[in-house]
Amino acid sequence: KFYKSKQLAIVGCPFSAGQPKGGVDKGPIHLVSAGLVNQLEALGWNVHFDGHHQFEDISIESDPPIGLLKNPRVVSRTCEALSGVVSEHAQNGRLPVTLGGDHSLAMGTISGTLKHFPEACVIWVDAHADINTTDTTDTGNIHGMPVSFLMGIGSKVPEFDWLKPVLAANKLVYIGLRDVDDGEKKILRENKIKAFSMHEVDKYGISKVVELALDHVNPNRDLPIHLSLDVDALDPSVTPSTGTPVRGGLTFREGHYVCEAIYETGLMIGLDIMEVNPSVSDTASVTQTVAVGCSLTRAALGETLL
Ligand code: Z70
Ligand code: MN
Ligand code: MN
Ligand code: MN
Repeated sequence: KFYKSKQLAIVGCPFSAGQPKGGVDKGPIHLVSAGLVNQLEALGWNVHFDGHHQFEDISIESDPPIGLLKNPRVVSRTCEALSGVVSEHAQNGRLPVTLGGDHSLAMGTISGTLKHFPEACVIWVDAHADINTTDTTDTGNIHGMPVSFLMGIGSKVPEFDWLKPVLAANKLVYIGLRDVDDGEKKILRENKIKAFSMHEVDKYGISKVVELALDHVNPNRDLPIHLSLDVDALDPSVTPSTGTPVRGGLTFREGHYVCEAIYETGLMIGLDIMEVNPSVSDTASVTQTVAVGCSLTRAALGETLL
C-alpha cells in the first residue's frame, strides 16, 4: 500500500569491508546468477535491476582504523552512497531490495528508507544484535554495529556525520538472536529494545513471536516496515555459507514464515538480504545457501505455498 503496484528495485552491494572475511562481496552476484530477477518477475513484480553497485567513485587511498573501527571511511562512504540509491528508489515508488554484502550496509538501506518513510519500524532478523557501539565493540568490525549508528548511541565518529540518529528504540524489534555480546545485552536492556531470541521462538512458536514483534513496533498494523534479514538468523544446517554461523537458529520454515508474515501485512517498504558468503564452506553448501537466500526473498515478496 506504500508503493506503486508491484514495482521493486534490486540493489546489489558487493561489499565486505564491515567484517574481515572475503567472499561476502560475492553474495549478490550469486543470488542474481541463481535467477532471482526472473523468480521475482514470475511473482508478478516489475523488477528494476539496479546492477551491482561497486560504488567505484569511492576511492580511498588509505583507511586506517579510527579507534577500533576497521575500514571506517570505506564503510561510511559506501553506506552514504547506498542510502542515496535506496531513498531514490523509495521516492520513485520502487520497493528497494538490497542484496549484501555484509550487514554494515544496513546503515545505508535503513537510513535510505527512513528518509522517505520516517515513521517506519525495523524488524531485524539475525543471530546477532549488531548493536555494538564504538565504545563496546571488541572486534572493530562495523557489521556488528550498524544499529547503534542508526540510533545515534555511543561515542560519535566524525567520519559518520552524514548518518543522523533516525531509528528510535521503540521502532526496532529483533527476531532470532542467540549470539549477543555482554555490552550489547546492556544496551538492549538500558534502551528497552524488544528482542525475541531463539528462546522465545522455542517458547511461543514463530507465528506468535512475529505477532508479538508486530504488536510492539506496529500495534495498529499501519506503519511501514523495513525487514533487515541476516541469513545467519537461520540455522547453519540451512544457510551454512555465511561468515559467522551460530548453531541453534531458525529452521527453514521458521525463516520463511517470518518473511511470509511480513509480506502479508502489506506494509513492507524495504528489504535487506545480507551476509551470504559464497567463499564459506563447500560447493553444495554455497548452492544451498544461495537457493535459500532466493527463496527467503521470494517469501518476503509474496510467494505463497498454495
Ligand atoms: C560481534 C561483533 C556479527 C554478524 C557477526 C559479531 C557481530 N558481536 N554480525 N556476524 N553478522 O563483532 O560485534
Ligand atoms: Mn540506479
Ligand atoms: Mn548475524
Ligand atoms: Mn547481521
